[in-house]
Amino acid sequence: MRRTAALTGLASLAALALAGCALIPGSVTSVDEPEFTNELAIPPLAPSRVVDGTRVFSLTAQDGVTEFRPGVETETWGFDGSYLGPTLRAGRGERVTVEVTNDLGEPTSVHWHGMHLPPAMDGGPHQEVEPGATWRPTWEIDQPAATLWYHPHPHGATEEHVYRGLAGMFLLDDDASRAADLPQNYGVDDVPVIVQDKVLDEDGQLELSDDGSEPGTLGDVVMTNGTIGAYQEVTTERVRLRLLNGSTARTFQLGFPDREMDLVATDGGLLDAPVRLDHVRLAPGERAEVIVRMQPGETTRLHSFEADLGGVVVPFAMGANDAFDVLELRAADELAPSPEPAWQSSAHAARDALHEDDAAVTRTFELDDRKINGRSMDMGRIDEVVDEGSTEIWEVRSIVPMPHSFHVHDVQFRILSIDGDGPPPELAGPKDTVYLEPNRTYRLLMRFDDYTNPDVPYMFHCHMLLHEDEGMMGQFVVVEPGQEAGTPPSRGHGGADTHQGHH
Ligand SMILES: [Cu+2]
Repeated sequence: MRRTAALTGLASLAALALAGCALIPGSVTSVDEPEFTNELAIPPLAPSRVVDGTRVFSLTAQDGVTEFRPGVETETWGFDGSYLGPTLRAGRGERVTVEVTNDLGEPTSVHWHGMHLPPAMDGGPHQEVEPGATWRPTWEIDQPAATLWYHPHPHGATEEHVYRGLAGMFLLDDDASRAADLPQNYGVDDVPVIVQDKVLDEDGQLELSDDGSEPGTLGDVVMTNGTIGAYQEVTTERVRLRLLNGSTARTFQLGFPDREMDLVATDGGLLDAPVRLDHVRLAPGERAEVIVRMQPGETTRLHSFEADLGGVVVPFAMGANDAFDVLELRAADELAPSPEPAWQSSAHAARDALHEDDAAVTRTFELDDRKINGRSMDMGRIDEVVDEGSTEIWEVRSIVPMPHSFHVHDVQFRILSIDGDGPPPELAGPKDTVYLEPNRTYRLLMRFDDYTNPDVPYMFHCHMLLHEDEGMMGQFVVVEPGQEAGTPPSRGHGGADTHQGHH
């Protein structure tokens, strides 16, 4: 059911270069919703119940109809609703179970992006949930407070499932985050902001181009939490925006035209200290928490500026010339005071810390058009075998002049260097996904603490979802030192033996 692309990757880039700007589908230079008159939808906090000390959530993937535009019914997918899903929230040290039920007409899966957990609970392509089945992963939250998210990961269909609307946030808390001087009133001054771009056809239906052209579908409509032209009322001096690029292909460069913001957290949690920035670049899958200062009675808009994609060819075709207003903030005439952002490190900080001196293994990953180290994803092949307890350096480089976004499951990594230089402040915190500027070497430091399983792999892949679906993914297992990797089943999405329902 996947596309049969006549042109992929570099071939399509060459075609684009010849075709010229006017013929590029999805290429826009500026899109301004004239009116920001729709109140921002805030995903509800998911209800949970505690059973034998375990916090139990339920999510049902389903199809439905969403009115992105008044009076226009768009067919969409969502969790427990027609589009996106509720926000899951849990604290460090808690045991959680999520009952994932698939009410779609085809297999899907739910991956807990950024979560440290056993591979069989990870929700990758080896944990597909059949239509009508319920999957019940359970694990202990054992990592710092962070803005994580969840989304499907069925091999070959991830782009479509996410694009149709299957995604949500998973917020983690810990002692440091609870005690922090940071806005933390969910939906009031601590606001989830899932940014996505879409193409709506003339009938108002979601359009996913199937010609395989780079870098995947770039939309000319931007929505936040599924709201087009959204505004958020602000009633405090500072507001915390938990930014998630939930798009399938587009890299956003988010900021405000009239003020700086304080970056306080990246993918895996809080930075050492706030960093003042004009804007932050987010590739698909990346997150950033920013604090925005507001004056009484004023209005401003979060904007996506023309993105610096760092040496890609035909940058306009990759969306680099596009600019969008994203979200309007409207301050009340009187604002409640907010503290200057500040926090102490957590009780677990020393244990969590990564040390370059501990790294005994260096692996190299070269990303080209759709392959990693010259190989295309094979569900039956283990690409890397990692010893439990080991600290490793992964040297990752895109060797083609096109955008990629590198994501590693199971761990949060630290960027040691980019072409030998230390990372900029916005890339110095905990990360699980990183935009790769072409032809630069990113040295990533990570540690694989536990959860050995020679038979069930974790994934590493490009988070530009067309690339992932077309094979830009590999598998690693964590084993006891000396143990050999097993052989995972090679079946894939839509295969004959995909029965993974765990009733
Ligand atoms: Cu890619």
